[in-house]
Amino acid sequence: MTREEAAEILQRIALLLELKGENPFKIRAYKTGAEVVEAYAGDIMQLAADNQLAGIKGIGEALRDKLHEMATTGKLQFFEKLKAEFPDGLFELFDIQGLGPKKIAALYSQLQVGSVADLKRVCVSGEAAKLSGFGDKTVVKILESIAFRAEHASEFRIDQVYALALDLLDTLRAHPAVSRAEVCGSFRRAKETVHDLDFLVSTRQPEQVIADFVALPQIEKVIVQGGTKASVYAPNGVQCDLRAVSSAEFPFALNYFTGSKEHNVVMRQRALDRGLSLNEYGFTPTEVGASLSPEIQEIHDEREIYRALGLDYIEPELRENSGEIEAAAQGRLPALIQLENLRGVFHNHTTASDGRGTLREMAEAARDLGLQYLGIADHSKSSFQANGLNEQRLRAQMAEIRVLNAEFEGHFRLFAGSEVDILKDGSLDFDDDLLAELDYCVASVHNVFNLPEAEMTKRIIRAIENPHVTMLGHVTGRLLLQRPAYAVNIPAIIDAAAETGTIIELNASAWRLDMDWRWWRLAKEKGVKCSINPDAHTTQGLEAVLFGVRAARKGWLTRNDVVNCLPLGQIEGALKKQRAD
Ligand code: DGT
Ligand code: CA
Ligand code: CA
Ligand code: ZN
Repeated sequence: MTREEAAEILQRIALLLELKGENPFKIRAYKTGAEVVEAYAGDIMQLAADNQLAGIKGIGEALRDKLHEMATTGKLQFFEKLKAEFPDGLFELFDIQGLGPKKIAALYSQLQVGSVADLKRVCVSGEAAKLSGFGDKTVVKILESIAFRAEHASEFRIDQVYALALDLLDTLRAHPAVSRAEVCGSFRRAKETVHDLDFLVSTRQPEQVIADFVALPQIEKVIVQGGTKASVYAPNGVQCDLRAVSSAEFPFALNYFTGSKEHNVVMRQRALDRGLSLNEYGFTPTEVGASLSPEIQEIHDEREIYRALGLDYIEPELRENSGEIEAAAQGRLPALIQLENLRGVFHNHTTASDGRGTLREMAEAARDLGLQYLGIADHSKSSFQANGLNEQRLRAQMAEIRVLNAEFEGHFRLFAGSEVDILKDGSLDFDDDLLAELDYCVASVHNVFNLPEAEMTKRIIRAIENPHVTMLGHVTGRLLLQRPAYAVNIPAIIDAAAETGTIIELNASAWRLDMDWRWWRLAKEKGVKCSINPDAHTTQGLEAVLFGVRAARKGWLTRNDVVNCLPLGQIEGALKKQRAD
């Protein structure tokens, strides 16, 4: 069992005990235990397995035994029994925006609400609004959250499918009868969420490959299985489609199943204009009796399909029929940024606020990724729920960073920053004197999401206009599949960023990918620079840059548009406000 899983179980125990109205000290002990397990610097699960937890602050004797049981057996009897006292659907309730343990306890004990379906029923019937602590506003918010979840019920964030996609792809490629394999569809186009995964293989033994695929241990359930295709479910509910084609068909099928549908339609029309019909199997002449020219007969990869239609190769991320075909025809497609172009990353958290890695651990992890610098940006004091730093703690962290930088001199550098809260009126959580002491500053909205659009826009623009604000964090506050963006006028924000020389963040967390890829071409046109920020709360969280680069590519960005592609020698200059011209 991983530490994350163990911590999750302790959190859930705390929640269930709260529902049972248990002693608050006991509940607190589980919550603290969960936090310690998540944040502990050493291999806490190994220590638990070896009975070596004595003396760790925040983990009493009862918790020590439970952690030992989890580490050695992968289960916890106490939790299994406790869980069995409640309905299965209860935990879904914790994903609903606006519902905390107290409200869930009231709903459960007074109205027997044990699932999202129950919750919807009591909200609609008016029973929920009568509970103490609830009002019409709360009920409306709950119903909105339920509707938003239902609307996105068949979608997955990229972090929910990424490992599965690569794992299945590797497995397919390793099959002796498979010569080529790819993931197509929205996954290959780097959409921020996907409905399913579309695998494609070329093989001479389609039936065998399909049969072996549906029998894989990674597959939970077979939906349909045919001679050249199959659809299955993975254990996390993701549908995976597999199609098998010949190697001659492979480039055409790859192109077709990558999509988008809209891109395909234009491609097919372009082919028709040249007397060719294009589908997932190949080109055929539209005129009866006509023959294909030799270069069209010999197509081995997608690049040659585009060439046959008079186009430069169009990267999958750009295939949304949003101008990529025209640009390819005119030879003006951008050279998209690549992961290897990144030289450092900003906006990362440490144990000082709500992160789980220390300054040193985060720095070492960044160095291991081959980066030259790491920007720290812990939360500011108003984000008390995230243990935000006050002035004194921030200054102490700056001093700590100076000491580490002296040690790293010559090969790595930490930048001292802050993710400073944008307060309701657009003022910042720290005064200008303190902000001026920092190397850089990310300004973000973390509360009061329900302002009218004009007011929210004004609030954010006021923050951008502060000369110490280097970059704007997660511009819309969206949490993919969970919380919609707040109302904000993005073109106005982009204009203000251009005007003041403020960088806009592309928050690379798979939950956010905010600012959305659809806005980056406008930003770039206005001269606004992007920073791909992992918003890492753990050392592993730094790897989110992978998702950020996918989104940046989808937004047509090149290495020149992204500030953290600059080497250490040039990045400091770029952190000074520069008006775009
Ligand atoms: P999603 O919804 O995240 O699964 O998005 P996609 O784009 O992966 O959509 P999917 O899985 O339904 O289909 C994969 C690709 O197959 C799609 O991007 C384009 C191609 N395709 C599917 N149906 C059609 C169609 O009716 N016409 C055309 N032109 N292409 C299609
Ligand atoms: Ca798909
Ligand atoms: Ca599909
Ligand atoms: Zn934030």
